[in-house]
Amino acid sequence: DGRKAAFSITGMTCAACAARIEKGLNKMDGVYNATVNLAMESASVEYNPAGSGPKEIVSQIEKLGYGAAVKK
Ligand code: 9UX
Repeated sequence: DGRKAAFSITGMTCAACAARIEKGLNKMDGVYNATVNLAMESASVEYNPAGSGPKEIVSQIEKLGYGAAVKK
């Protein structure tokens, strides 16, 4: 069963940054659909908690070289 979480992202400076992050999130286990919004400095991710959760998603964004936090 899918869940959805929003993340704030820092450090994106061009559209290719957003595309890189989308690609990196969409290949994760359990991630169905990730969309990154450059202007809003945010990401919306649909995931299966059996595969990945907000913690793993934040780690993946950081691994790609950006700052990330779960949006409250
Ligand atoms: Mo654009 Mo982002 O040339 O790391 S891809 S700045």
